[in-house]
Amino acid sequence: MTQIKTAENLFQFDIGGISKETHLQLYESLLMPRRIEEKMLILLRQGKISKWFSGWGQEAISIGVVNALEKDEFILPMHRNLGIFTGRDIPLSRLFAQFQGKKTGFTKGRDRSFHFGSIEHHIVGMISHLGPQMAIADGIGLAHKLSNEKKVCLVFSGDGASSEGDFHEGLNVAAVWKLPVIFVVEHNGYGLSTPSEEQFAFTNFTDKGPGYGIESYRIDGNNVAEVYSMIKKLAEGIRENPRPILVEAMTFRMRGHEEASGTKYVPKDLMESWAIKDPVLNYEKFLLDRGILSESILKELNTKIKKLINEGLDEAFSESSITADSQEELSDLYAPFSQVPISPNSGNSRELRFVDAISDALKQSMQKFPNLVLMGQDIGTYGGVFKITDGFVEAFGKERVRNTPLCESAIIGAALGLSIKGYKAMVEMQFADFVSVGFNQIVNNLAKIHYRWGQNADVVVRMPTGAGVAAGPFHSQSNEAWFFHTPGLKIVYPSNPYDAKGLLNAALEDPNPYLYFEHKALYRSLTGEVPDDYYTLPIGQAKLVTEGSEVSIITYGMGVHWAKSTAESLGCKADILDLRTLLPWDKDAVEKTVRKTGKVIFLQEDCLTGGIGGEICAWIAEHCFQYLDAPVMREGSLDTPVPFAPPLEKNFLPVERFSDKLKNLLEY
Ligand SMILES: Cc1ncc(C[n+]2csc(CCOP(=O)(O)OP(=O)(O)O)c2C)c(N)n1
Repeated sequence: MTQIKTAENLFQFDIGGISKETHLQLYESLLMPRRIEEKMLILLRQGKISKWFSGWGQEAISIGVVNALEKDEFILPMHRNLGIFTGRDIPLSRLFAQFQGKKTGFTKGRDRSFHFGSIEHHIVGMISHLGPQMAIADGIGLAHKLSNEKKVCLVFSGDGASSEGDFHEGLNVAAVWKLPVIFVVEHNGYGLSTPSEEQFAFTNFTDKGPGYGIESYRIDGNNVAEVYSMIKKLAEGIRENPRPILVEAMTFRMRGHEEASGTKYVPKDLMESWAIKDPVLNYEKFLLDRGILSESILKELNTKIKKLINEGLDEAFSESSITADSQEELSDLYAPFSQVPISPNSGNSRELRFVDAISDALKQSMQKFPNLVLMGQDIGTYGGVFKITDGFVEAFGKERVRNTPLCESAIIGAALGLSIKGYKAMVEMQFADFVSVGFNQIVNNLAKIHYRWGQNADVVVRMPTGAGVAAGPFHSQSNEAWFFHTPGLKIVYPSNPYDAKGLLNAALEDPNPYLYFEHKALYRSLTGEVPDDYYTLPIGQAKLVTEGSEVSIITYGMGVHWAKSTAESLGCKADILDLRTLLPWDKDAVEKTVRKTGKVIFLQEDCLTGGIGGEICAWIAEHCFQYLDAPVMREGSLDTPVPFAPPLEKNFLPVERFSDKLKNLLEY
């Protein structure tokens, strides 16, 4: 152990209401992460572990927090919160196996260090992006509030991560919805090498909280007794009167950002001034002075902890390194779910517009799943900009049909938080284009969480998409390909009212994350027979829309309508295959039609480069080459943003070029 001076009289550990037993328990709890870290630093030097994020000097925050909350209250820690994991009694052998990338770790070797959660321990671990944790905590808090559970959820942030938009969005949503969440900012002076004054222009987070309408407190993060009693008191208050609270815990990062990066940029006197405030040594001294701790107890505790650490390490080291199994890797991508498509009960149906079929599905899914919550901008009383949720507030109440502030990232993150608590969530993007500001939550949280640590994301993001409505570059994009490339998501894209209802119901039923694309130009221009009853359609199954022997046109969404009209006007006999699901897409149906016609063209509304068609055509070239009588062709929109003026937009879209290309293919 490093010998350093301690800071006599710096701390008020003698806080009323903490019994001797609690003091002892806090101390033992505090000792564990320090001793583990000492050991990890040795292992790092020996090359036995690859990376270490130090929490040295900040342990009192995690330990105060973890002991103050009930065991079944969720905590969302960051990379310096080892004490949260040890404080929740996570078996050390599993924790070390996690650090070593072993199979019995929490992520089966798929993610590193503290990047994991454990529902059993009510811990939701971070992704590297830091800020997205805040919104997940909001979602958990929302679930607590909706089910009146009288529980607190607590999330950490560093002072550096507070510059992220997610920090702002997370606090704002919590404030507006009065969510029972404690936000603890560990104000440790640096974000990697950047000091706080280069990170933000305010001094303390207690100045920032009130701007959001959030009660804020500053505490000494190196004083475990203060952290413990403050968090305990705040949690008790929140359980009775749900509301967010911001706690700024003042502390200092005593080691490098991670071990390899060092601390050269930290002034020596600053380091020394904090060294004497060491949270473990000072508390130890206090307890010894008060006779709560004796040298013999100290020895006993250290022996016990050392033994636990060594046993845990022995077990983790004795486990052989992981062997890859592609089948297992792929099958863990999604939460297990075998869909059994549901047929409508009666034969009753009626003619519905595309937009009404979507609304009908949402309504019936809301009736079928009392745990389904809808969130989106203006979807409450106003009914959404496309009126899809018109009347829903009256039918299902404001709690389940939630108007949200203008913050896509926080709402998608909150949807994941709801899912962690067993809810289902649907998030309506006002326009698919705006998903760009919620992108990270989708591709890094929703998509990866099941693969990483087995937590499902029961979330459907609805995406009003597509051009042809003279709405310009930011209300017209086809952005399904952004997500097509992301393992872990499912993507559906119906082309008609019947499919729209059946596929939306199916997506909402499945506990995995979905992007559901709905073409705005079809909303009110297309009608079709739609069963009255609830039904679902098979995910991953394409549909042959027209049958013909001359050529296969593979497409989806608006492309289906363009393909039909073009084939008709050219008088060609085409197999038109509507993919309906883009992820996973129907390889069997694609192969079948290619084998039948020997000539294939892919049509997409999206720009040509990097679109869905590129992947599917490559697959056809590789797997169906022997059935082909002509090159595999593609048509899509111009590789430009979507222009506003109708003549430009018409030129941008692929319809006319498609007709020419189809003629070429037929004549080949
Ligand atoms: C979005 C994003 N940008 C940059 C990084 C790289 N990074 C990781 S931790 C870190 C500093 C974080 O500082 P702070 O939030 O104060 O936490 P601390 O490390 O001080 O505990 C940075 C820049 C990242 N992980 N994610």
